[in-house]
Amino acid sequence: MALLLKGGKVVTHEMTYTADVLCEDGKITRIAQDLSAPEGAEVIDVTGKLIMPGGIDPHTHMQLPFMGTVAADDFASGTAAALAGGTTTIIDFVIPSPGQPLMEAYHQWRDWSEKSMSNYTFHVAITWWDDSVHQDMETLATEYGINSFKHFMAYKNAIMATDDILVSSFTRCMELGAIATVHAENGELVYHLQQQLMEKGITGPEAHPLSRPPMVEGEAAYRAISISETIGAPLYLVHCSVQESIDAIRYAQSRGHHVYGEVLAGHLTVDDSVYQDANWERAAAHVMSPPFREKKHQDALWKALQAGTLQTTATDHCAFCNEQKAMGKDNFTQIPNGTAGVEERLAVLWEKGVNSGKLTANEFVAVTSTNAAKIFNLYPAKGAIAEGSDADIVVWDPKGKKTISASTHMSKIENNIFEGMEVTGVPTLTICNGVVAWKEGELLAKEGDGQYVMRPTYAPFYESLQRRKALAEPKPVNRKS
Ligand code: DUC
Ligand code: ZN
Ligand code: ZN
Ligand code: ZN
Repeated sequence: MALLLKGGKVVTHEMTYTADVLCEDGKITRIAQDLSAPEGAEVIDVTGKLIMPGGIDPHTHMQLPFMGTVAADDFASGTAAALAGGTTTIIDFVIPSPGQPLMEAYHQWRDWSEKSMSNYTFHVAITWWDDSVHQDMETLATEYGINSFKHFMAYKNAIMATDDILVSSFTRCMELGAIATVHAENGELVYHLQQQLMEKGITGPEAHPLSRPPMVEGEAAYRAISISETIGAPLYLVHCSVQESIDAIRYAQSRGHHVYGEVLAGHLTVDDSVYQDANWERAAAHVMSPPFREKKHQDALWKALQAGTLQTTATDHCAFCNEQKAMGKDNFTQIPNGTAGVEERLAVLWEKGVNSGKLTANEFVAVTSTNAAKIFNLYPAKGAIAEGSDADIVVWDPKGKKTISASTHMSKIENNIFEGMEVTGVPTLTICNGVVAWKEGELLAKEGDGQYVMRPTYAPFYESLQRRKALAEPKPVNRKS
């Protein structure tokens, strides 16, 4: 199976140049000018288009059982949406219920995800702790290619990881050479503020951001960073949405701590005025955590992405339809938290990032694909256009136009947080594992075409961190008497 892309411009995280790209048996095998097609190869003319690494969305939740319901996009519709938007790999989450054996939850998610059309892999959440969790983390890391473990600092009385769990699990991550990740929000404060707002009779979606003010996130970010730094374990903060988180990350980076930050396409472009919508359904459609923020935080997020303080962009794609959102009609704390976006992320970032001059095309590739590949040890198999890399490619038309709308998106839900946004710069062709998976509006991939991606731990990086830690080890005072 061979595919030759002719006449395009290759854009990687570090350079842009004109070349043809040959894909054979799922890999990129040749990149050069004026390549001739091997016998039987499909040749596609991509003159005027950009050839970029397929997007990696490091944060999605397909068919997540959550808040009394299950996210509406399953691994088929969710990954179809990913492909339609130029994303070829998602990193989803295995989230065991407290007390559920990790391996049982892992196999459950593997079963659900078999129908994926794009490539996929998992972070595993640590929602409780005992010796079996300590053991299963090793099994997952060594046998199943899981090199990242997630901790929800919010969602009290459900999946919240308290400080004792963070300490135990971050320590274990460091032993295994896996990266700890956190959803940073102070779950006790959220719970307290939710009760207060309900008692005051503020029960609609407008209460949602009030129950999760910036300090709730900033405190948790600073705490997670402090715990991880004390242990010496690297940390990745998902969906950073406020100045306070950025400040905590930048300060830690300046001390030499390995801290990474992710920002969502939604938090970069949608502000908190959505919760004032007179239409309950439209306001509820935007209930996700952390909530959308005041514009000043958006500016800070863009600058942090430009500066490299934040390295990745994601969506937290967790889609709920109107009927599901209505579960919280009389009580905002019962509105299932989540918004979509896996299909729109690249186009939104191109429009608001590249077209506005905030990001170069190379930086766009870095923040939509390469950086996530590096942090989660997928690079250079993924996140690269290079000979030997996987043929996961998006062919991009920088002049193509589109208006984002729920009426045309692939997701199963009736709303779209980017509704009405006009974008210039769209995918025209998504190639996954060397095969054309989506082309100009037509989905060609089938359920099960996506591959599970192993992400082994990255030993050289952790060996040097262990050395750093050993050199700083305290020693007892040698007393003679
Ligand atoms: N936030 C959401 O909005 N949905 C899923 C989980 C999360 O942390
Ligand atoms: Zn241990
Ligand atoms: Zn989260
Ligand atoms: Zn999430």
